[in-house]
Formats: sequence, structure tokens, C-alpha cells
Amino acid sequence: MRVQVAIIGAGPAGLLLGERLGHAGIDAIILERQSPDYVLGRIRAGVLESGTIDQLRELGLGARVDAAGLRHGGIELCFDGGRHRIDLAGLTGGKHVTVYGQTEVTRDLMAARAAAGRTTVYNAEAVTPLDFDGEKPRVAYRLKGAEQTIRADFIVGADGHHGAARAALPGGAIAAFERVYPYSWLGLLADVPPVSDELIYVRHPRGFALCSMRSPTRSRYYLQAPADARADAWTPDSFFDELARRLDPEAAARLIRGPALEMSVAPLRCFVAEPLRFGRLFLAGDAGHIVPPTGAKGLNLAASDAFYLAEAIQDFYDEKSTAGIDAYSARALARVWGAVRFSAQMTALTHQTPGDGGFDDRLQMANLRALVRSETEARGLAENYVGLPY
Ligand code: RFL
Ligand code: PHB
Repeated sequence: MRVQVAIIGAGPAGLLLGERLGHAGIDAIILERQSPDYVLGRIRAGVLESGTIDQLRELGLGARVDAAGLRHGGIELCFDGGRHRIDLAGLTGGKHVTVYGQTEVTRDLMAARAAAGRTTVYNAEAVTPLDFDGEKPRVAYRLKGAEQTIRADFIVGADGHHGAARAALPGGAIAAFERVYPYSWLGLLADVPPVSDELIYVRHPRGFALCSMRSPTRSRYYLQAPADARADAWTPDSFFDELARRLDPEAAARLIRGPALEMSVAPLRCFVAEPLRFGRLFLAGDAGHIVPPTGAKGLNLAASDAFYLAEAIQDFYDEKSTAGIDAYSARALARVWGAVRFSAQMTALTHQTPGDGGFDDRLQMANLRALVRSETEARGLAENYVGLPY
């Protein structure tokens, strides 16, 4: 089989890229290790920048997000027993973010792909990119026990942090820049109304907490937990007790508890691979970089990578020019490092570091007070939170 582009991974990066290429008349196949249900069952991101939403709209997929997505023009910072609103819209000339689950984005993209008759191979095993340092790359994989090969002009690794694409690169081909945080997030999803209309980011001596949501009847909460925390050591009750301790008294009194639809632990880390290209293999989304979730940027970066890469590949076919694909890595990485900066700052602002002697603690409080006192300080946060321009 021969295609123009072979994409590994049917997460948001791969699906969005596939859809953009399909709309440009470029033939792309997606190879995914998991089943469609497994992909849809992963509970992850919830906050989308307007650039991400605009891409869905451009692809004719705006209807569901426009109907069900929640527009948020502010967030709250909670510390020292009180809450303080950051007016995202007021500080950015009317910009906002949209709360719409990653599972819904994935569902919309999967449905569009199926409706357009574009091929996704699910349950593909041992997916291996080959010969991407030359002009004739191939991807080998196994399906139901049979070995298969696809020839392509380009291979895109959109297969997440633990994927096969980056792992296939020769040693020394890319540099990795990494920071592993000494804590994780314990997440809980429950069908209860959110504690507040807007997201609350909590800085508390017992650890960070985040009150988010998926809809007016579905809440998504997170607690900072030790790096080696296990979800099965917690119950919904112990989770809600701990969340209430970290919230201000007024919010704690309003917290509605309920059974957990999902509880899971996610380690916090930052990782950037440079460059995001080796020969005819490109990395996009989490395969190339991950950021701590505090800034809500991972999925939005997957979307901007897909945008830049689709444009570059389209230029290659339409203009017979390699300028776009040659520039992809630098263009994407500039935006990635902006998000790394913001995500690292938001994490440092709100998380407790074990063994810290009190200096960071005081610095956090000084930074938080500056944010609520000074519009200039708050504007920087707001501009980054709603999303840097493409
Ligand atoms: P994904 O979603 O990991 O998809 C990769 C796909 O590749 C498949 N795959 C393979 N397929 C074939 N062969 C292989 N060898 C393969 N290995 C893997 C996988 O099965 C999968 O289907 O990566 P992608 O597409 O780059 O998307 C990235 C986002 O998923 C991620 O950045 C976000 O979820 C991060 N994130 C958030 N981002 C935001 O923009 N806003 C948020 O509010 C937000 N909150 C979060 C988050 C991530 C979290 N966790 C769990 C890390 C909250 C949390 C708790
Ligand atoms: C989420 O709703 O899952 C979410 C929201 C904001 C973040 C991270 C995750 O910063």
C-alpha cells in the first residue's frame, strides 16, 4: 500500500493532522495501537484555546463544540483562604478559553474521519517507521497476526510520549530537554455540578488543587499528590475531604460530592525533543514534547503542531517547495517553548515542593499577591492562558 503521509497515533495530534491533510486533498493513513473505545476512554484535557476551536470550525466541526463547549472569560486563584479572579477576557481584549473535553474533540474528529471514508487502522501492533532518512520511508506493522507495510512520502509520529516514532530515531539524532517534577496529579471525574462556574487553581500548604469541569453537571478535580501516589489508595470520600481542606471555606462549603467515574494519577513532567524532524519523519504533539498540565497547554500544542505541519506538507505538494517542511521544527518549537515557560511558571506558582525550606513558599505568595494587585502582572498570565498566537 502507498500513501502520501503515514501518521502514527490517533490522538488529537494525529486525527487533527489527518483531517487537515484530508481537506487539502492529501492522502493520509493513521495507524493506532489501541481500539477506538480505548482512545475515547482516556480522560485528559479540558481547556481549549480559541486557536484549537477555530481549527475545528474550519474543518466544519464547530457545531458540537459551539453548542456544548463552555466559554470561560476568567479563572480564579485561591490562596490564603480567599479567591481572586483573573479576568482573562478583560485583560486580553475579549479573548476566552473553551471548556470541552479532549474525549469530545477526539470523538468529533473520529466521526469526521469515518464520514469522509479516511482510513484509520486500529489495533495495529509493532508499528515501526523505517528508511525515513532517505526518500522512500516505510512503516511496518502487524494486524491480526499478519505483517503489513505502507510506503509513504512522509511519516508523522503523533504517537504520544511513549510512542514508537521518537524511539526509532538513531541515538544522538535529537536532543531531549527534560524536567521531572517530584509530584503528580490525582484526578477525579464525577457527575456532580462543579463547585464554581470558573476554574479554581488552588495554592495551599497541603499541596495544589484544581477545580475544573466538563459540563454544568460533570466536575473534574485534581489534587497534587506524591510522585509515587496510587489512585487505588484513595476513595472518592478521601479525595473530596482533601479537596475541601485545600479550598477556601466558602468554596469548600459548596463542594458537592459524588461517586467517581474515573480516578487516575498523572506524573508531572516537561520534555522537549529538538528538532521535531529527522529526514522524512516528523514529530507532533506529545511525541515531541510534554508540558505539566497546570497551564492546560498539551492538547493545544498538539493542535498548533498539526496546523504548522499540515501547512508545511501542503506547501510541499502544492508549491513543490521544501521551505515549509524545513521550517516546521523551528516554527513549532518556538510556540512549544512559550507554553513550557508558562506551564513551568504556573506549576511553580501553585505547587508545594517537598523539602523546600520555605524560600519558594514565600516567593509563591509574593508572586500570587503581585498577580492580584497588578494588572500588568495579571495580563501576562491571561495572554498565555488564552493562548499565544499561531
Ligand atoms: P496522545 O493523546 O497521547 O495520543 C497518541 C496516540 O498514539 C497512540 N500510540 C500508538 N499508536 C501506534 N503505535 C504506537 N507504538 C503507539 N504508541 C502510542 C496512542 O494510543 C494514542 O492514541 O497524544 P497527542 O495526540 O499528541 O495529544 C496530546 C494530548 O493528549 C495531551 O497533550 C493533553 O491531554 C495534555 N493535557 C491537557 N492539554 C490541554 O491542552 N489542556 C488541558 O486542560 C490538559 N489537561 C492534560 C490535561 C493531560 C493530562 N494527563 C493525563 C497527562 C490533564 C491531564 C491530567
Ligand atoms: C482539566 O479540566 O482536565 C484541566 C483543566 C485545566 C488544567 C488542566 C486540566 O490546567
